[in-house]
Amino acid sequence: MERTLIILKPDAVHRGLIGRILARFEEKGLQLAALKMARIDRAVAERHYAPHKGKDFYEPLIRFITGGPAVFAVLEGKGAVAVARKMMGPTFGSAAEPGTIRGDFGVSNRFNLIHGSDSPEAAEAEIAIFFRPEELVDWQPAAMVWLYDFSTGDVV
Ligand code: FUP
Repeated sequence: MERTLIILKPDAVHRGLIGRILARFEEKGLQLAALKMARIDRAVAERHYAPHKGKDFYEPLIRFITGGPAVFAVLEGKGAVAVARKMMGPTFGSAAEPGTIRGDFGVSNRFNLIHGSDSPEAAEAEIAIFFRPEELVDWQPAAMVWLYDFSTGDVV
């Protein structure tokens, strides 16, 4: 199954939204493979946001993501990267549709609550930044056989 990295950013943690946001992914049927809380230090933040280095929002973004504790989760499921991105909504709460995480919980054009990997390749690289391989738990929810149809030999 595909994996994606989710970060609940310091605004989500300080606003008491950890449980509500994680609940959405659980309810959807994406399963947790890893979960932890930590404060991102500057070096890790710079590595994670390297593609944005030099942009005008880079420094405020680094300040934001290092400004409080964050929660890191690896989610697993068929098409997990795209499913999680759709649930998050577009980058800014001001434009995100109601029903999405960013659309329901935020209005800011910077404090946007959550990060989600944007491709399976990015997910693999990002998971390696925040988790050691042994921190990923290999398990199957008891309800797995009712989350997908496995009867044809495919995962449908
Ligand atoms: P997303 O893929 O939706 O998480 O967003 P991006 O990778 O484009 O941007 C990463 C982060 O940079 C966003 F979560 C918030 C921040 N950002 C700004 O603060 N200002 C901008 O104009 C664009 C992004």
